[in-house]
Amino acid sequence: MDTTKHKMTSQFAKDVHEGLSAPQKFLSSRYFYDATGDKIFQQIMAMPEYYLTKCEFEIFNQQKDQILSAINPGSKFNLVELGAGDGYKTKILLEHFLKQEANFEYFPVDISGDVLMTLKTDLNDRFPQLKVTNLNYEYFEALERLNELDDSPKVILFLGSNIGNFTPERAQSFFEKLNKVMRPGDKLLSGIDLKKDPHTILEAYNDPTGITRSFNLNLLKRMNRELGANFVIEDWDHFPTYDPFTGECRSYLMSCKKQDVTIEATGHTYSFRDSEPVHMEISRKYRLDEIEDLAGKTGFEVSQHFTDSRDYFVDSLWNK
Ligand code: AVI
Repeated sequence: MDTTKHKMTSQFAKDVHEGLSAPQKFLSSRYFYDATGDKIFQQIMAMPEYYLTKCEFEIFNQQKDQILSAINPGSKFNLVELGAGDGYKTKILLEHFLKQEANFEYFPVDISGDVLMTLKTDLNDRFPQLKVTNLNYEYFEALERLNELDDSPKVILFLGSNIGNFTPERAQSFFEKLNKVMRPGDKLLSGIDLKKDPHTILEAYNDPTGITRSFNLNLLKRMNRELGANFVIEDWDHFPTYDPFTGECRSYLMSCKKQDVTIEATGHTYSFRDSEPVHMEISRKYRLDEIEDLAGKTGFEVSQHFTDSRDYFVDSLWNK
């Protein structure tokens, strides 16, 4: 590795340097989501192999009544969604809650201000009676600010199996931190992908059309554009795996040959062996008993599991 001293100005550059300097190289999947990555992820959610979105959609459609009964405190509540995105599935709940005249306000949380503005405009058009307040902060800061604003009980949504992208240690510390900023009586509804036939899981991350492949490769293109890297995209291959013991789907980008890549923003050149993997993402699957264990360890009490008709996915409701 070239050791030329350069100032690594952005967190992105620092994280990339850390990952590509490690003995087992890695990049963080949080950087997948630039404008192109967001679009590719929309395509992933629409793929027939990517069952996760369809399952959560089915759960909300079929069980919206039961979900409302389970979360409704009977007084005004604040519905807070962590990582709201385009609110595609949440709209089913919002529409139903409004029809049932539930007394609530909606607080979407996202670090992208653009995403939040688009969502708010869309929701104002569709549901003019719904009060929407954007919280353009990191998750925990958003919850702390909301605590200062309003005493109403909170129902926090953390959907789409986003928790699966955390290592088990990070998932545990995430729920512990969440528990600390929640008040007694607050509830958490987490969408979590379940362990199942490993072929079904692997196919969701290895579609024949190559959409997931381009999702991973897009991070190399992003580094070329934003960090002045010189990755040759054709020299990289997408390689997903699934371990049925741990429930971890992992994706790697494999170097197709021995090669060097220089990144201006880090001031370093990185060497890759032929067939050397770079770990990109973990998408962990859980069993219901593992979810219950995680809830108990992090200070929650499981109230109810809402599963789809094939038991592929759960929206698990926890009480603080
Ligand atoms: C956002 N997250 C829950 C997705 C997942 O299933 O882990 C990201 C994804 N990666 C590849 N396909 C979808």
